Amino acid sequence: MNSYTSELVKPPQGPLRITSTHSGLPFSLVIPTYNESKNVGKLVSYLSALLDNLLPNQYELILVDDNSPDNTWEVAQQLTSNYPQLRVMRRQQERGLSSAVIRGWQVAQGEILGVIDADLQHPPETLKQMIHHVQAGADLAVASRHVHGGGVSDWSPIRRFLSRGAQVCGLLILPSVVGRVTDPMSGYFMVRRSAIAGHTLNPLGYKILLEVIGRGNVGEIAEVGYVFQEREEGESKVTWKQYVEYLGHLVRLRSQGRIARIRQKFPIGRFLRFGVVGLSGVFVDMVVLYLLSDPSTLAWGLTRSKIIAGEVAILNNFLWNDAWTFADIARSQQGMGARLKRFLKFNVVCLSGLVLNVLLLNLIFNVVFGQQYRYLANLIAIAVVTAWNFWMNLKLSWRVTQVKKSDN
Ligand SMILES: Nc1nc2c(ncn2[C@@H]2O[C@H](COP(=O)(O)OP(=O)(O)O)[C@@H](O)[C@H]2O)c(=O)[nH]1
Ligand SMILES: [Mg+2]
Repeated sequence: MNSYTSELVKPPQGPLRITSTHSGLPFSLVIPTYNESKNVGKLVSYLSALLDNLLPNQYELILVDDNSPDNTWEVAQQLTSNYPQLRVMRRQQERGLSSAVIRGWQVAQGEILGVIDADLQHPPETLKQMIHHVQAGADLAVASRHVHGGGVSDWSPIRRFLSRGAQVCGLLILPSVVGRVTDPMSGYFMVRRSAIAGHTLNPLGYKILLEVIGRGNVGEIAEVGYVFQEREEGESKVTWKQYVEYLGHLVRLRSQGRIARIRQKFPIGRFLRFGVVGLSGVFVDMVVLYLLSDPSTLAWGLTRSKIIAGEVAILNNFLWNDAWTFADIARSQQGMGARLKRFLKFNVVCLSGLVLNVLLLNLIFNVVFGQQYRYLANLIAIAVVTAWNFWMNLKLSWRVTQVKKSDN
């Protein structure tokens, strides 16, 4: 009983995000379990026999158990003395199939990350072709019930209808994700680490494959047919709740995808910060102008004072924008030289904004409003110039360089 070869794996905490670094091990297969004590022995022995042949010493099995009342984790831990490639994680804080899979991937060392159910409903032999496809270049290999060689063993018409109905709902709500595979409900697949590394996954319910396709950077997808076997031991944990969660998951992926696209096109947060900095510049300009030109202070000439006040305000705005509005970009372009370059570009953009402001004010006041509404015209000109300044600075002064483009 005490001859376990390895300690239990500690569940990671924090965001569900996978890093790009791995140990060079080709393959990690995660097995999520809840009350599967009667299945794990058989499964681990099947998987080991298959993979010892296919990838000798080049794989690991990671069983992630959510503190099952039937002590699945303990049964699995006892297997590690015979199967040193098996690692067991016992989770006591978190629960749920999808997060179990991701937590398993987070501690995985492999370049290819897979998942298989513990209840032997997913025939292990299918792994062979799936691994082959990923090794041949696919980012994702999905075991599918709906391609050649695939099917379900003994499902009632109602169960088939529900399964297909769920797929049709998915196609209607999120065609760009659900439509990419014939069996989007599959819980049996493997993905290249690089396709999901760095993306925070946030699945709701059972369908982690949706999350992988929806948030990852998945290019080529391969599908391999398999027949979904009947359960011999233990019980399914699927209830109506999973159907509701599935719909919620689809809606969430859809709206977040849309928001991300809008954000990419219109960086609203950045623009607001730019506006706040602009207002601070007005204040600085006023104060400096007062200190230099007011009869009660230095009483310098107005033009000279205004040029200096304007430049001090530009400096103020630059410093804030560099440290706040565009901080992320500035951080990736460090060094005095790069900073000076940004400052000079910022000056040029501000100058172009000033010229544009004067031109627009004249155009709107004289031509559009027929020499009326002077201040409204100025307000419109200022609004347009603020947007102009923002875009020009985004594209020129704080231009993002050397960033890998995602192709979705
Ligand atoms: N860790 C973990 N595994 C789970 C959980 N719910 C289900 N599983 C496992 O996920 C796999 C699929 O679950 P199952 O209930 O068989 O789903 P079904 O095949 O769609 O009926 C099995 O290996 C379960 O033991 C959970 O909350 N936590
Ligand atoms: Mg099952």
